[in-house]
Amino acid sequence: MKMALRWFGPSFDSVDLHSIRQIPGVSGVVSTLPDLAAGIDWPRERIVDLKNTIEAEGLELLGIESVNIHDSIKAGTADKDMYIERYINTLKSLGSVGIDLVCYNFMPVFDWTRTDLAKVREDGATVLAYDQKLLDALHPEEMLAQMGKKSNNFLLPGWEPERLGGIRELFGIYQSVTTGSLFENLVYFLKAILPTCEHYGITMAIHPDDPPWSVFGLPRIVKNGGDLLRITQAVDSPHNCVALCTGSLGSNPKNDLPGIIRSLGGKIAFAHVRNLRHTAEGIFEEAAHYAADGSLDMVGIMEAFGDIGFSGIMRPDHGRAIWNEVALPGYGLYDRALGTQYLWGLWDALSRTTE
Ligand code: CS2
Ligand code: MN
Repeated sequence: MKMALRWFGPSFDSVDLHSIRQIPGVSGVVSTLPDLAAGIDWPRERIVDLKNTIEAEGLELLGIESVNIHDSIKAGTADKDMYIERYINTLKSLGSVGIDLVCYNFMPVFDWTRTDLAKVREDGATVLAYDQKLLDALHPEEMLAQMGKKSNNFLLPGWEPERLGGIRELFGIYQSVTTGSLFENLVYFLKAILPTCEHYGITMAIHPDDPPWSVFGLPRIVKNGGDLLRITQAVDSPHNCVALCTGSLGSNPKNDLPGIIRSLGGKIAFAHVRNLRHTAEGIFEEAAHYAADGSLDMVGIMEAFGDIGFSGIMRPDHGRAIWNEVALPGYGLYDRALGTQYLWGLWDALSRTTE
């Protein structure tokens, strides 16, 4: 298992690579080119630059999170093949520089959704939080405006302003998209790209929906273990894999995380491990990785990863904002560094007891 931190590149991240290098047990980062909107063919020189910058600090580029998918592909509109071709070109460029892991999601319109990016907890730390009742009272535009105000002026991953500027049109293209057709569009996309992935040795890792239920009436198809299994089985390829995000799946207490990890086994190529606190149905706030701070069975989760012989890339996920750090919400240095040490602690102790 290799431990990574998510890093958004020199112009978009408050955290520098030098600091990441000093976290014990973190050998690399997963990164992206955040200024390139979904649907753009990534210039190879930009990828090479990113890789060189990371390697110059003694770290590895362990994967790309994410190459986002254009809404035309998700909605299956007439121009989808053009965007798939661009995606394939990007994969070729990534593969040609030795990148072997690409994370993506298949959520219509939005990437992750929260109603608060800086909820103050008892100890003064702030966290991302979600309240279904608050969301139900908002129009998508209002939610966007609220998120923008609490973004600390950072570009929020997956929330490209140009794309979301046309939010009404975006909702429009999904009008006739059902969960059934969204799933078919995913299968169509995977069938088109997997031969290239196989050629270059790139594993695709689909990230679960966050939160794992429908928001604003949009269809969702990556909500639980059954959905993930069905996706991996729909297109049979060792390169069609999963990014197991405990925080996203775990927002729904019905998702039995250790059970899901065991059922997916070797299909998990990438793991996001974090904790959260359930407050009531449809209401949660993120928490420290430390088990007792939240509701998720962090020990059981790490035990399950041990049991499946997980040898992929793991990263802590959203952290709390602590110690006066100003960073992209969820992506400061301090709490994620603490998270890695907790995860390594569990991992080392558990592997000793099962030896
Ligand atoms: C999520 C997403 O894991 C996370 O941090 O909040 O931003 C995730 O990176 C994407 O959905 C994966 O494509
Ligand atoms: Mn995640």
